[in-house]
Amino acid sequence: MGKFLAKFSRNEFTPEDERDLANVLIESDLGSALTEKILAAAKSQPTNSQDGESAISAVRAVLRSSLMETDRGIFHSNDRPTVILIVGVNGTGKTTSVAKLAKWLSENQKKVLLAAADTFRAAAVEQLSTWADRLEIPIVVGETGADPASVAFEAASRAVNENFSFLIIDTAGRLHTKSNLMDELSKIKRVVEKITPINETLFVLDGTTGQNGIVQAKTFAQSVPLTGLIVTKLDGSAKGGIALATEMELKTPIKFIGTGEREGDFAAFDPEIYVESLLS
Ligand SMILES: Nc1nc2c(ncn2[C@@H]2O[C@H](COP(=O)(O)OP(=O)(O)O)[C@@H](O)[C@H]2O)c(=O)[nH]1
Ligand SMILES: [Mg+2]
Repeated sequence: MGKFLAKFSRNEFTPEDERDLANVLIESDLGSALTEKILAAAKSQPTNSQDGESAISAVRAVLRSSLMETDRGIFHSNDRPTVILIVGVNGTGKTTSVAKLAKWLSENQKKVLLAAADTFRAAAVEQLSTWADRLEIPIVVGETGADPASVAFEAASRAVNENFSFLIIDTAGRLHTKSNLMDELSKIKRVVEKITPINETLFVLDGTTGQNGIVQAKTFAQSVPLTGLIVTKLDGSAKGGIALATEMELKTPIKFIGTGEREGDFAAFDPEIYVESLLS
């Protein structure tokens, strides 16, 4: 995007460049409304600026003001565990993000407990158990086919009784039984909250998924109120604009990003770094 904007400011912008810039913006999944706003901001700037900065500055301002002014931290209380429910479609990176978040939280000497409440597939429970072993983080698992809500309930009881700081609950994401999945998530929430509140419900958004990600997030938001987004797979792809588009549409802040398959490929969301990566 930056390349075109610089050309624009130097008044070297041809109609083809404008078309190419519009395509770059659409392909980055920022959505049509924001794309138009960005083009308008670039065009409103005086041309002939030597370094090409004026259009870039104008677009930077549009992108920054499109991100929410909000606390992007994780809720924390000293007298009871913070319960974090992780939701999203299959394959978006939920289980991996549970492990990454657990490691991230435990680095501040916090006691973290995991719950493998995707009991639909044995492989899902094994996947999280393997992470738990490797990271040396305790985990509550149920048998394959066990009621996910019962696993979550057991984990919540343990988290309270043993004074854990955080409980992170992994869930299933199969969408072909959408209404069942939504009922299952509502039930997990209802059952856990007999013991202690769920403080954060983080929706895992695959950063390469395109505009469909917004539809997915809205579907989940109808059954469990979302408090934040984890945007995964931001490594290697130029499509990260879906993160901003989803935040704007759902008014739910991006809290973390995933940039690879390993536990360290994870960071708290930084608006400035994100905007610069869109501009580059
Ligand atoms: N490149 C990349 N791959 C990721 C990232 N997060 C998860 N994955 C991979 O995406 C696949 C699905 O992840 P998984 O956690 O099992 O998704 P789930 O079905 O939502 O639980 C796995 O191969 C992960 O290694 C990420 O940030 N970057
Ligand atoms: Mg999973």
